[in-house]
Amino acid sequence: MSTNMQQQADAVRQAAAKLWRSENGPLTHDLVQQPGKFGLGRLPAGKTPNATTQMVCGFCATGCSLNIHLRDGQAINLTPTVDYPVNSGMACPKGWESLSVLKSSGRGTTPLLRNGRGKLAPVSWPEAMAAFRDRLQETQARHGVESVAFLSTGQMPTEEMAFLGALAKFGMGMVHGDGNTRQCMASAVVAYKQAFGFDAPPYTYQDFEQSDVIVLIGSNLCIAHPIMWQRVLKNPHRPEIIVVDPRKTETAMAATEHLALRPKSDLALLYGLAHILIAEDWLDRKYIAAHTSGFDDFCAHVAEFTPQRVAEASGISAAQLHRIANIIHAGKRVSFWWTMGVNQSYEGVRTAQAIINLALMTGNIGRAGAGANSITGQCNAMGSRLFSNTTNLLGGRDFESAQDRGQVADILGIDAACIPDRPSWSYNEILEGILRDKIKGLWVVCTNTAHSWINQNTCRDILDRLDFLVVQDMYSNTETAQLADLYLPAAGWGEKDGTFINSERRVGVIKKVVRAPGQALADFSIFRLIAEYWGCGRMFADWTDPEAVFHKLKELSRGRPCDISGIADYQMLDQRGGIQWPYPEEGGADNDKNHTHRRLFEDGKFYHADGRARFIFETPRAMPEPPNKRYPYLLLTGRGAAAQWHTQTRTACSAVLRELAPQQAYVEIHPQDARREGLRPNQEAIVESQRGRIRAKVFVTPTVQEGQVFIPMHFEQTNQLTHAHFDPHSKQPSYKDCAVRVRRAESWDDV
Ligand SMILES: Nc1nc2c(c(=O)[nH]1)N[C@H]1C(S)=C(S)[C@@H](COP(=O)(O)OP(=O)(O)OC[C@H]3O[C@@H](n4cnc5c(=O)[nH]c(N)nc54)[C@H](O)[C@@H]3O)O[C@H]1N2
Ligand SMILES: Nc1nc2c(c(=O)[nH]1)N[C@H]1C(S)=C(S)[C@@H](COP(=O)(O)OP(=O)(O)OC[C@H]3O[C@@H](n4cnc5c(=O)[nH]c(N)nc54)[C@H](O)[C@@H]3O)O[C@H]1N2
Ligand code: SF4
Ligand SMILES: [Mo]
Repeated sequence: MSTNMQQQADAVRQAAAKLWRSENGPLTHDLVQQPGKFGLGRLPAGKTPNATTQMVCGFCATGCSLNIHLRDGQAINLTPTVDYPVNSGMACPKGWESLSVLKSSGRGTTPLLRNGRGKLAPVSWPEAMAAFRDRLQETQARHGVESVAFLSTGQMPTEEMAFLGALAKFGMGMVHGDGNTRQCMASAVVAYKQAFGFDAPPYTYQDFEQSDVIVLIGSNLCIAHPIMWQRVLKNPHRPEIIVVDPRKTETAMAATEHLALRPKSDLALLYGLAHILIAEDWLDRKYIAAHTSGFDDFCAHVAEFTPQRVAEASGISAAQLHRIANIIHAGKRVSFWWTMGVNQSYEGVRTAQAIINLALMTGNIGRAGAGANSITGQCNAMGSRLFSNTTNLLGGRDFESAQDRGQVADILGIDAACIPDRPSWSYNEILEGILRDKIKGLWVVCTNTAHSWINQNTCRDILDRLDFLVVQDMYSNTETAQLADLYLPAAGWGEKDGTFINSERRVGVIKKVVRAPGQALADFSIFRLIAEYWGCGRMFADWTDPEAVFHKLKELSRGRPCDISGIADYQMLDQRGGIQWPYPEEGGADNDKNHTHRRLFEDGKFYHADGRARFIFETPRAMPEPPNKRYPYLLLTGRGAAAQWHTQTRTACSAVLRELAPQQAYVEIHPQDARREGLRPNQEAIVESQRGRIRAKVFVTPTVQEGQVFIPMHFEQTNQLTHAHFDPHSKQPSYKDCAVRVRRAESWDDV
């Protein structure tokens, strides 16, 4: 080793030791409260907390607050926070089990590097960092700087996402980096940007309680957002609850109207509703004239979506369509909510916009209990949309705009030439880039691509082709980590500080209340180490800790729709019960008017230059892979149980959560279809698509329609079947429609 390299290795060893020491020092909290203020719940015998602190949950985007009860600074138990504006004392099973999932034998405790025999073997941080730098710099030298890309997440604190995005693109020269939010929110992002001029979900959760009509489209709130559903149940106005979902989900069962439409006929259905509202003149013409553009063209477009035609397309009768239109018309405060049944579609953007159109034409926006509201999924999907530096340049800006690049360079004190002047490839384009030998190195942070990406047969093959795959995760046993050449062990929620932005745009804090196992480091510290090792440490010299980065994010947001410059510090977030954006420094009294519940567009002003929202529409297209003779069933996928989170790396670690959900893959099938295929409950079945063949237990239930089957996404097998097709505008995968066949498994080897 040359002296120079030796010196650098020593420096990094010291930096790592320092980071590790600081991560393992005493746990202190600025805002530790005395026990007694909040209900403490039942505590383990012999362990009495001597302090309590609060932080938001690290699973879903609801963003519930949890009281963490501490003994000598270490978390020993938790209870939901009573006086937090989101959850008012409630939490779902995942929230309650947040601390348990941190303890698991699957946790990564040391970096792992694939050795000469092809096995992942423990290495020190300096060895890991040297491999990271050497292999990726070598790749860049051989194939160009753009040949290394990253995939990130909606589940790390905003400060970490921003660090990753800035380090990768400004420090390491990458152009391509995308996140798992592409799998999830991309359609909503594009829909909002085009319709409102900025990616801005307009609501506050109070709208769930203030509506007299709640329309849920492709959203299984009971299972996926249980505490939002609790807010619906607290609505005192006896609301009409209309659920649009091909399955009779837990949510649909509780609805006053369930539209069990044909999958992917949403666009026709929503245009059909618009058609009736126009035909009956059930419109808010004043609102349309003052605050929107494109309505006349939209009227011409929906003219042909007659109730008869829509009934044929959707399977929803003209009478029921009319009844729903009438309910929307009669409602004084109608809110429209959508989630993955809409976004995960080959026409997700236009479907989301068809929902927005309904809200605009009836004036149901910018008012209590109204809105065209996309519900986000992961704890920090909203943070990733604004600050991950993937699709958008930091702060919801454009990479292509020289002005935007200049602003970011000024704020961060870097050379504008470091900022790519092109947007990144999307997730699927990055994977296709690997196939085309354009991407040779990949850094996957906080997402489990080899389980969650669509069509795993090609996905795994694609990951195999890389020269170097780095996976940075809490667990070393994830499907993706097992494929890695280098694995970096990360601290998770509860083991580090930072902020999340929830579905109603509320910024909330998370804190370190537990020590990460072994040598695992907060992602933040890993990024600092990498910056040092890569040779761009100077660029990030003042990115010292999450709160320092938070102040940078404030500056990056200043004057933007997502302005958070008025938030003084983490302590203010803690004291206020989180703060929704926008919260500009100049906001003064406006900010604080009803500060716990704020919604956008109350003044009817949207972010387009003309201040108007746009009606956007397109002709519906046919499903690319409809059921056919060989594959007669349509496969729907989605969330299975409130106790299961995605690829189950976390939730499978809790004995309680494991009790609350099936642990083996199962397929829901209609009784008629089961009879036809000779399938009995709990039997093993083979489910096959053109791409793969899996085993699943038979679950006979009339909640799925005839000709359709449902398999939750939590099982690794599910995406062996799915068909990689995408929305052309958002590039979001259409996970919920492909053709399969189902038959009885003849023997155990029959897969
Ligand atoms: N327990 C739990 N909660 C979670 C998660 C989890 O993994 N587990 N994940 C979080 C994340 S990241 C997300 S994105 C959200 C997702 O939350 P949701 O979107 O509510 O969940 P999904 O089950 O994916 O999809 C919702 C519904 O879409 C329906 N659907 C399928 N095809 C169509 C169609 O063509 N039209 C319509 N209208 N509906 C259709 C499905 O039947 C399903 O019931 O949940 C979040 N919350
Ligand atoms: N068939 C089908 N597939 C789907 C969907 C569907 O409905 N159907 N839904 C899609 C949707 S909406 C989503 S959001 C995706 C989710 O897909 P993924 O993002 O792949 O799912 P997760 O299991 O949440 O993966 C997060 C990973 O990050 C790790 N992790 C957690 N916290 C931290 C941390 O602080 N730091 C680091 N470094 N790692 C951490 C976890 O251990 C886990 O391995 O799945 C998509 N896939
Ligand atoms: S609803 Fe979401 S945020 Fe609330 S406790 Fe459950 S997982 Fe956590
Ligand atoms: Mo998601």
